[in-house]
Amino acid sequence: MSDCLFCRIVAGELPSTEVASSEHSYAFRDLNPGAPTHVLVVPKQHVTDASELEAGHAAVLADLFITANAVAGAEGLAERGYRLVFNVGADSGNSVPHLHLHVLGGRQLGWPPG
Ligand code: DGP
Repeated sequence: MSDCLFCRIVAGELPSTEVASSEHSYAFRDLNPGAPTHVLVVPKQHVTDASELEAGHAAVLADLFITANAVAGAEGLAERGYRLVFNVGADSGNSVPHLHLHVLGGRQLGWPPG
């Protein structure tokens, strides 16, 4: 989608700080980090949000989680732990309509999130 922010980042039309790339996923640092490590893992194909996922997305979704866990390992989060978050809809604060998995870590993360 030519007018989608994260599609344009995936395409290299807008700058980002790459952390990892795989067959179906691209990972880059969040512009407004909420933790010492805050990486977004997005599917290279456009999916609006997690509410749109269906069986046909299985390979893409598996790749998203495998990439997120690889990022956590590479960022040194595996031992202490980390949080994986999908925001869906207005009440969650979702602001970019392209599926993205937040990888957060590097400090004690409160629960429930604010
Ligand atoms: P969410 O609230 O779940 O929709 O998270 C969207 C995240 O995307 C938010 O943490 C800020 C981040 N973000 C928004 N625009 C950009 C951008 O242009 N570049 C990067 N790297 N991150 C962005």
